[in-house]
Amino acid sequence: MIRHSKGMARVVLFGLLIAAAAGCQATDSQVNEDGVIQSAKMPLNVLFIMSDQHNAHALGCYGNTEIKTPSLDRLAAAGVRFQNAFCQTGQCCPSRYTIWTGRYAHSHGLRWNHVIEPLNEITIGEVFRDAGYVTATIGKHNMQYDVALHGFDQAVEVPDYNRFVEGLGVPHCWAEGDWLPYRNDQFARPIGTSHADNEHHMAGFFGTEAVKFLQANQNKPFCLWLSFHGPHVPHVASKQWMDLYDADALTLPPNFYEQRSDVPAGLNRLRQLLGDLTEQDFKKVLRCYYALVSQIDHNIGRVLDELDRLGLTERTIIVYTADHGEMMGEHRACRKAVLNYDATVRVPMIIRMPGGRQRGVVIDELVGLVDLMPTLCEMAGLNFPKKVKGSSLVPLLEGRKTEWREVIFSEIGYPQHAFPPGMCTMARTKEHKYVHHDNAGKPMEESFDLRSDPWETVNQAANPEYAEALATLRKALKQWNENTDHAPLYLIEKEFRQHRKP
Ligand SMILES: [Ca+2]
Repeated sequence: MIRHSKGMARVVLFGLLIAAAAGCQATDSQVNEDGVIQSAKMPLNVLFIMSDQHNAHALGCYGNTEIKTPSLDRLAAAGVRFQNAFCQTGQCCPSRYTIWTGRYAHSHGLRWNHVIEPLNEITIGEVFRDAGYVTATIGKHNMQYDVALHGFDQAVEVPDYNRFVEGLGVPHCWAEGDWLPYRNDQFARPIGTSHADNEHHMAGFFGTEAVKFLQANQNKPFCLWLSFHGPHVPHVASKQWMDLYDADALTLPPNFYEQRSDVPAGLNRLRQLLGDLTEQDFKKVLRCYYALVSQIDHNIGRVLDELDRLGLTERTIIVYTADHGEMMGEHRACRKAVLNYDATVRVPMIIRMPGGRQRGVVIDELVGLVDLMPTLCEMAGLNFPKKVKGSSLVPLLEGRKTEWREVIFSEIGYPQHAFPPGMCTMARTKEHKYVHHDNAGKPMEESFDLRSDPWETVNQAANPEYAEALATLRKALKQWNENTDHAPLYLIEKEFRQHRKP
């Protein structure tokens, strides 16, 4: 096994490590010379499960009566479900780096997909690996550097799936899919029924690899990062899950039918890409999306069952979340864009506590993906870096009375990028949302009253009745920007490679 080191940055930053508040293990623990807590007890394991692009409305346990997600519903019934969880940036790579580092995109510097991630950040993989855990990532992670540089000693990645099906001489799960609805989109992918059964589908492959990892590491403390590729496009699910849904019987989200004309450039562009899709087309897309969610849910169930069978569930912290949401027909769009509607910034988040404490609890405080790194560290009794900006969810998870944030933030965009032109930033309370769009050089604001308009269909930015709420959130967004550290503007991978040419 080759272990890489980030060198001096790590040494200096470990000097700044702070002790986490007393975690599950901390009372019987000692701090070693690297500042990492060593526990006398058998450490807790971490099983972190995530998917890509999972709208929080697309789970049974979040109130959807049409989708079938029995495994995640079971996990929620055995754990804590966060009703108001948000990503801090609605794009793959930046959001994943926020989860790993507990820092905002403008702070860790991976602001946009294909930006070269800076290695002076400390990731959760490094913290757990340095505490003696077996660390592994199975699935999609989207980093430019080898995951070993982020603390994950073992990796099974998308190319491993490609080799798996090539070796067997069977079709890639995306090779079929009988429909190309996004005709105007240069990233168009066919969707529909896959010819691959679950065993030969990417979701099934990653599920199987996770099961094998648990079997091989059942007697060691482990931190397993299981990251499904879907329900990101291509929405190509195996027939067994496509057969669960009849497109005509599905209900589109209520804001599919919104009548706004003052929409930002990002939403206009998305609608243009989708062309002239009809209501029936949107239902067909929804069927494929739901089917893929259900297939992933099935494979999550296989992993949870194996954890049970091995007797590991009660000493494992289990998390389920997603890097961001999906429009899923909301605002008459699919996929995502440089926008901050709840469709793409609200995410599912479920945490099952070791020992099965707090079963079936629902928490409505505003929480974020930025909080997960410090939460997992505290629960495992490990230190986390001082520059982490998220807050440990442990007080909420344990039902303790605590001061908690009243505003949560999200940002998306890459300054000076050809598209999107500029940034889209959000400040949100439980009652109001404020969004600022650079909007192709024509700045625009959106403001929603989430109490009367939870589906965000009426922009109240010009309504004097909401002037005070708008001013408060404008100020909060400005303060957040001023009070958090900003990384340099790192290059995007393509430019980086050009830059390196002789
Ligand atoms: Ca993503």
